[in-house]
Amino acid sequence: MSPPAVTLEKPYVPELRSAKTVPTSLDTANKWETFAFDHIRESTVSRAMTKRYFADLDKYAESDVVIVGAGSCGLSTAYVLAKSRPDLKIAIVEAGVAPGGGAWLGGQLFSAMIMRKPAQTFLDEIGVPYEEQDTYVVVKHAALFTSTLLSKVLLFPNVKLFNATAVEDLITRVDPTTGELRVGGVVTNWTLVSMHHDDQSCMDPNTINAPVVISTTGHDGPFGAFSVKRLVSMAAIEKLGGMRGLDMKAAEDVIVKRTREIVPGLIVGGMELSEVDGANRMGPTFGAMLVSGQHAAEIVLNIFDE
Ligand code: 48N
Repeated sequence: MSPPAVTLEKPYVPELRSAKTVPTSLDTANKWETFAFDHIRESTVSRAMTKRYFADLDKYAESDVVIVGAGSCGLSTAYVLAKSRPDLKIAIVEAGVAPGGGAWLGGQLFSAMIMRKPAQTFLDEIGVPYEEQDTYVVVKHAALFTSTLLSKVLLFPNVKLFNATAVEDLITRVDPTTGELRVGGVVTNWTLVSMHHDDQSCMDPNTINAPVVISTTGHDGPFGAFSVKRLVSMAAIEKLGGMRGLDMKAAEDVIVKRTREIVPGLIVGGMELSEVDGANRMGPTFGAMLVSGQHAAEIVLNIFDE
């Protein structure tokens, strides 16, 4: 039996106000005394929020693609996928309240963002201005890049961002004939709950089924490199290579080239790869994140084109 359709209240159309009640420059003397918002009741706000959120949870419980981590790699992946395949349902699960990961600031919290060429072609695509240098470009504030990319991604009708929500496990299937493990979705919970399983038991999770999961969980923070660490703990891969010391040139090329499907159904991109492959870290340069995201998106597009 299909779940009851969630009926949203009919969209509220404020009655047209007569010109005299709309503050104009003519009555500046008392315009703030007469200013008033339309009436609302608290329960209306609560219902407007919760109906939509739970309608989205219902809609994305079965997704085509789940992207774990809304950092620069995950958001770049989402942008390319959502633009190329508007028919695909794409759920982004981000543990932080604020999406963006390490791309809100540059290195050591300095705000300028450096990207080595040819990453600027992606900046041109999404309309982020930059200062051109010989072999690299500079975006004046990393948050300018991240907020622009984020706004473009959130405008796609086939994308839903579930932030403040952690992927705390993977849904897996084992092929009965080959014994091959395949990832078939993610297990989620509010991030604050996921961080307290050690001191509160039996806080059961939620799930999202999807034939393809892209993990871009980075290397930093409480959940860094989550999916590849989980694959090791379930013995789906033998061990992690462990991120190596910083080598900007070596790191960025490797990360882009090794973006790949680690186990069937799970593609890994961005800095999470440095953990699985023992690649060098790259420090405060972000071009490889965008290009790895583009590479991850192309791998998924090929899967859905098969
Ligand atoms: O920005 P990150 O950490 O990861 P990437 O790969 O998108 O970009 C990496 C980049 O910011 C760097 O680390 C730079 C280049 N510095 C390198 C260096 O040498 O230090 O974004 C990952 C996102 C974060 O927002 C996390 O909150 C989120 O993924 N996340 C998760 N979200 C949901 N469930 C999880 N289990 C989870 N784990 C991480």
